[in-house]
Amino acid sequence: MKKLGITFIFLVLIYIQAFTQSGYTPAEENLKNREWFQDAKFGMFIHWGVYSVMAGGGDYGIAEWIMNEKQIPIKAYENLANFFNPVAFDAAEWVAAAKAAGMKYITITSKHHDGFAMFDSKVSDWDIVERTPYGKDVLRMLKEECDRQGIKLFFYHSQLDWHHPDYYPRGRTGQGYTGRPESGNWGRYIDYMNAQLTELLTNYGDIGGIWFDGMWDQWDADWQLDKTYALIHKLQPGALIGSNHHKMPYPGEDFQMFERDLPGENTMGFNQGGISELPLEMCETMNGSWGYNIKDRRFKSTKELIQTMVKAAGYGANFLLNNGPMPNGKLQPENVDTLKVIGKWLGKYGETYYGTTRGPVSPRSWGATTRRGNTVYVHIMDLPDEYVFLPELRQKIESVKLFEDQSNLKYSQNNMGTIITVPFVKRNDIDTIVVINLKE
Ligand code: JFZ
Repeated sequence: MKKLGITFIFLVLIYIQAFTQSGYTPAEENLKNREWFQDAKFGMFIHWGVYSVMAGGGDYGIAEWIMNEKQIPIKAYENLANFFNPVAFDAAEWVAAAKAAGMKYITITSKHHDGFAMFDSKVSDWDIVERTPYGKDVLRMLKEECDRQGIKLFFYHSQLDWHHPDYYPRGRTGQGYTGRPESGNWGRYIDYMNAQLTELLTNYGDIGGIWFDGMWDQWDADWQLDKTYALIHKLQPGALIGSNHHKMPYPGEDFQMFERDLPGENTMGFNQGGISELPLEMCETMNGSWGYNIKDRRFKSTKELIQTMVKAAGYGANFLLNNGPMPNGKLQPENVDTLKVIGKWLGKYGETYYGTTRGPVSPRSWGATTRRGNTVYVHIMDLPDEYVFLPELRQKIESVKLFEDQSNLKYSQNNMGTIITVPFVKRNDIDTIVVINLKE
């Protein structure tokens, strides 16, 4: 009898757990995947959709927003699908490019704000299979290739929708011009979104996670996060949930993201939340746009990207570097070159990056530190002096060497901190790495 009572209570708890994420306890495999995620460190973001056809329309700025920027009504915008025919798309080539860069996962837009599904959705015909001459499910093709090449696949999914009539009341964007009626059933929209998420989490095998975006369109809306997050964790307990809401993570989320800013920085103006204890990820563009922009040639240098990647690691954050593939299905050639250079750098210095956590000294103007066990990597990027000062190494130093040639470096440690000599002649342009081994 007592046993039955305990079983009953247990079942009730499981039941509650399944329908609310507020008291969210991540599953074993979820925790394991968080570890994997943090060790993996580097991923490829892909923004690809029918907006890619317009290639930014001759403007700078974020090309995937063109529908809203140019106030294109849905009826006209839908034409773009007729011109989306990426015959040169080769999933193997994309995944190989990601691998060559040293990336361990890919996060691709399953649906962006324009509502267009880049997969074979049964709950909408506004999707790549039904509306484009190409007619193939690119997410499936990509997933199969990712499985083949050992890369994890995540889906970016927009909660904001400029196309669905039931996304009503409307938020800051997608107002007026779209041609939708001034009425709609919000609950039905959430059900629709959950139905598409169910498709994504049941028809494509194991998914790395869901990268949400769009809540910022209207804070007051009833997003029903508990329901959506519980659904995802029920379908795939290991899938990691993150959301680009720029706030501290909500219950049910498994990682925290920062958009085009290092954690804690707010150069963009919208990254105001603090830094949580969850795994962190920073996303970054190659130029100024996520979607393919034909005009924007202001590509960041490989030096800048590598330095940002390493600084993010100094905060313990992953680096999700974007690609906006062209409408023909190819990655932009200049981006492929950039990826190769980063991959080459990681091939040589990856030991100081992968599988590390943030180091004992938080990022400074001169660089950052990462750490694995009793080994600290000091990444010196911009140091005008011959010395670097590290205030807070709690353990005694065993040895200090230059990563490059394993030569010993002079240092002095006392109770105020540690000073290490890093000779100018030993410096390189991107990141001069000092390896400190600490005593137990
Ligand atoms: C969002 C998307 O809007 C953008 O297209 C891209 O996918 C990026 C990764 O995520 O970026 C935002 C998020 C919030 C705001 C603007 C752009 N905002 O609050 O104004």
